[in-house]
Amino acid sequence: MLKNMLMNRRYALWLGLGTLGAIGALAKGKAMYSSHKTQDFELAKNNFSIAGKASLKQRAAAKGLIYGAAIPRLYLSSDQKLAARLAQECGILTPEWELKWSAGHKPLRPSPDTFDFTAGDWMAKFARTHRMLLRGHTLVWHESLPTWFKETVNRQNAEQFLVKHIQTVVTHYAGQMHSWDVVNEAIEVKDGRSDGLRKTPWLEFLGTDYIDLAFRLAAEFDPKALLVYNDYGLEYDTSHHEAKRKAVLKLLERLKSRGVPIHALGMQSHMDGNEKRFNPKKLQNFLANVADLGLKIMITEMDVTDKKLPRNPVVRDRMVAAVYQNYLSVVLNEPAVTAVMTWGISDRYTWLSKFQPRSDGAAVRPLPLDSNFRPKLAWNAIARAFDKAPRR
Ligand code: 9MR
Repeated sequence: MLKNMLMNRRYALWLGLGTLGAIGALAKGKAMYSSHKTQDFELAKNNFSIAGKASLKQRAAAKGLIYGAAIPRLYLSSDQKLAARLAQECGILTPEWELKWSAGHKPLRPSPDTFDFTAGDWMAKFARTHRMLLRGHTLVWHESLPTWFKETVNRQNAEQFLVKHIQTVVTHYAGQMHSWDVVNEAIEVKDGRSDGLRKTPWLEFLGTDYIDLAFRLAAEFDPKALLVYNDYGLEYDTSHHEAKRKAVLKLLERLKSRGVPIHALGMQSHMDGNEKRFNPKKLQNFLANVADLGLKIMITEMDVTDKKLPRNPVVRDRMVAAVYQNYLSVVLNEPAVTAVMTWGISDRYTWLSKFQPRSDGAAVRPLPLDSNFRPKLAWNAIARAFDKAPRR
């Protein structure tokens, strides 16, 4: 009982909530956050205060960094408020669907012989109009493949398909792309191979060299774009993430040793607000090892799932903000980290609503802006991380 009371008092202090109303609301939510212990308080000792009115884009730029977000055309073209806020906050734009082989309503690869750049070009124009950089996501991935892929692509013609796809798409956007996620999510240690490579159609048809080939082709058709290997599951101190970090590092070493034109690692950084196994030292070591290979590092898809966090949005927002702060303060300390992208910008539009919904039915709150495009504490946490980051 006494422990519980102390816990509540600490929670109220930690949250920095002055009003009785807010504390009352917290007390009601008690049962839901009783599993969050001392680490949570340690996570968020500060008040997330920020100085000045600068946007995230400006704060990042002041340190030689880039901030941006991913969004699909569907939302960007239909929501003017979203478009305005995105242009205000972001220095770089990632089309969330439009440059995959097939995602959304206007797929890039409607048939084996055709390319439809309508949606991708719309995104490129939006970026140009608002003086934003543009990212290409993604050329080689085992997901979001068109339905015709399975019955059409095989061992005999796979190389031809890969070459034609990369040549056509990369050439189309050459000169406009800041960076390309050339290969996405090629490591899956659970697939049981000694090299950690994921068992994908590309691996099955072309062997391990498909990765080398993809990077060489991308470099040939756009020598100026930064070429990125992008993956998730690299952030936490769990045996699975540890194994994945090891396998990714091995892959990067192998590519570099063969002279493959790869320039950066993309760390997706889909974080979990409920995960306590975060070890700054191990993460720093990993980042340093990647940097030692002569590679840059980009945080490409950050968000924080609040699926298992308390329902109370005041509590929840603070816990989510603490994860942004904790993670970004560690990664931005590594000089090789050049950019931070969030996967979405407003809670109104996030893949997590569908993929990681809350069991209590409350709307998820994983991003810097709320569903009405107002900055949340997560925004402050990102702004503070940029303000405190060493200059590049
Ligand atoms: O957020 C994206 C979602 O809307 C799409 O349905 C899905 C399949 O194309 O891809 C999601 O984005 C993923 C990204 O492309 C790669 N890393 C994981 C992202 C979240 O699943």
